[in-house]
Amino acid sequence: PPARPAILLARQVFPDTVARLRQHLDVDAYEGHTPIRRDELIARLQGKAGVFVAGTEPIDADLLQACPSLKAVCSMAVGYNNIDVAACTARGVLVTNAPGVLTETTADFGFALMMATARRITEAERFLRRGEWTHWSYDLMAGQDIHGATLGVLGMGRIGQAIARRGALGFGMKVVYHNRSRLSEADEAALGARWLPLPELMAQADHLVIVVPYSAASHHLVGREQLALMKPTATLTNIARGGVVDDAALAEALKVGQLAAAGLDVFEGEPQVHPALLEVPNVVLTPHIASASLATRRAMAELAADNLIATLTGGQPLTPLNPEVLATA
Ligand code: 8YV
Repeated sequence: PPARPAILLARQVFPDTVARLRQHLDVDAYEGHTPIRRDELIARLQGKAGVFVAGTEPIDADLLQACPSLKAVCSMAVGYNNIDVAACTARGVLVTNAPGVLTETTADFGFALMMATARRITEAERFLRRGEWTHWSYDLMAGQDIHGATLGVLGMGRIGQAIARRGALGFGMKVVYHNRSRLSEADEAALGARWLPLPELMAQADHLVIVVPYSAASHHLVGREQLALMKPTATLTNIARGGVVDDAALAEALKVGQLAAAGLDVFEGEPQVHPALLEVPNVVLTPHIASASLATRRAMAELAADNLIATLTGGQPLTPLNPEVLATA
């Protein structure tokens, strides 16, 4: 029988996903608990037709040049700012991401993080655990209301719309949003969502949730200038990517009370966190877990595996980012 295509599994994933990949492909599995180093990634990609990644391993033009056997890059993340798709297309390398399967789980978490931020849940728990809860007081850990407030959504893609739906239908929130392209009138009407220019979104939102993809165009989209437009009672939640928000500027704005609180699941330079963010009390910090329900992480891994198997064994990938590669193959 012809040799099976070889792939590198560049990160640890569910054992049964690995087993399924092994049924179809010759799998070299990276077993490290920390992200694979670039030199090791390049070395282990020699002779490999495919690579299984998530949202972090940088796949750029230099790497592609150093790994000429590569035909498919399949990611279990929906965000693909770590992959230079244009460079992949130029080399005839197919790229797939994992849209759809994590939308509702990630929206659940975005909403939960926004609520925890507005109602100071982790700050209150730290207070209780420190043994400082001695009596009830009228303003003890008093935060901001969610119901009836204005929800600002920055980035109105699948996840942004799922968050808007939760706010509008579940909590009676007024929804405003900013996105490069506007929703159709019918979609706006269904969500009761109104498009605003970014400065107005910053000024009107009681709770701003950021779900815009990271790119050169969205780098520090929310920086000092935009933060200065927020209400002092407002909250900001980032479940998109570190880098969309200027973390240093955010820490400063939180410190001086330019906004009430922030909820952050993603950070510039993660897993490092800007030290100034660790010093302000009114911030809820989580380690990039918005998509992390067991069922969803499994669905993400399975989708990446399905894409890899299909692409390398003559089938059709399910969620290609550059399907034009297939047409010219
Ligand atoms: C992943 C994500 O967990 O899908 C994305 O874009 O950010 C998360 O769902 C993360 O990218 C894994 O590295």
